[in-house]
Amino acid sequence: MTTDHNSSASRTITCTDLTELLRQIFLRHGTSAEVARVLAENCAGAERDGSHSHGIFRIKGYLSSLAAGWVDGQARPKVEDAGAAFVRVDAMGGFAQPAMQAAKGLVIEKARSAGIAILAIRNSHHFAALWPDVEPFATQGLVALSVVNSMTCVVPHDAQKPLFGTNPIAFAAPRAEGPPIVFDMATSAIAHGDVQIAAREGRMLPPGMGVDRNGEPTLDPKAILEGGALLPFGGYKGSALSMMVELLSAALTGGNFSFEFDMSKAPGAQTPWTGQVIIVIHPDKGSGQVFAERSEELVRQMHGAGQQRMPGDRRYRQRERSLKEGIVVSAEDLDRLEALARA
Ligand code: NDP
Ligand code: PYC
Repeated sequence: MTTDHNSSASRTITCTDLTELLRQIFLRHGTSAEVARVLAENCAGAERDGSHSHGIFRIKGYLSSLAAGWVDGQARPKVEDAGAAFVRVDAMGGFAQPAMQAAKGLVIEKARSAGIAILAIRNSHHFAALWPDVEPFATQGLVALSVVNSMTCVVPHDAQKPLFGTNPIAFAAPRAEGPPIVFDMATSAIAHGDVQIAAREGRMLPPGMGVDRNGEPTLDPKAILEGGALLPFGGYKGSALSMMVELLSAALTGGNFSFEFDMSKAPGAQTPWTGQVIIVIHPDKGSGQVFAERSEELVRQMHGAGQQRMPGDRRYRQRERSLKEGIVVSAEDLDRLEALARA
């Protein structure tokens, strides 16, 4: 383990070492070797890219769900070839990312031959950022769109009680002269993880994020977490997108809607037990191998119009820094992770 103490409050760790540390933690807390490998890479990648709400912050929740028996860390996903352009996976109550890995080769093969392929995952737990599920397709020249639902905590537009999850949408497309264009966003005004982090740090939220237990607007993250709820982003428009995510992730896959499972039955459970869809498109079928040139032109025009920061740019910048200088983690967090790896 090569960690340097760069101040009394923080330490630096390489991405490789953080991945290995997380892999050891998952292994020691009951996952199979494959699940440990996939989750460790995912979680370390999020920390490396500065996706803090879905990096090492999530380890406690992963382990607590595993300990509760709510998620099966040993699950072996069942992949079904459901048609020329359709792959189904039953994650068997395990995590979504290993289920996706098990089906990925088949999905790419189908997308390349049919021009499009749908991967429908059900009976799965997704507790991570969504961009890692789409970006790798774009680095292989494909376009990918993914949605996943989560757990009831968002009030639909004009409604009185929470129903939807925070339901993110992620999209990735290749471009000719740069890393893929990627966006990944919750359809709630703020991700649940960021509300938890604000509560932990004692920060108030901007207006418009959520309501308290009486349905009154609040800036207090604790009031949202303790009986309150989040709002969709953009009023009825974000609410409609969240509804779409529920339909694709649950109705299409055979997974749960965000409101169809009850985590309180398994004390300690934190991971949402839902479904996920990934749509992969082979863009050469549409535009005869010029897609990446066209997307580059769009980026050029956006820059020319004055938008300098593309979605994904912050992560790519942080990734470059982390790979060069190491990932900076609080000493307290890293000490805790090391203790968990020994536990
Ligand atoms: P953000 O609002 O931080 O960012 C959303 C997207 O907008 C990102 O692609 C981001 O790029 C881009 N962006 C942000 N600011 C700008 C800007 N000024 N100009 C241009 N683009 C910008 O994300 P959310 O808070 O909505 O989501 C956070 C994470 O939570 C996501 O990774 C999501 O997948 C995850 N999540 C997971 C859930 C699950 O069930 N597994 C549920 C809900 C959320 P960049 O990345 O470069 O900052
Ligand atoms: O941050 O909203 C969130 C979230 C839900 C499930 C995983 N992350």
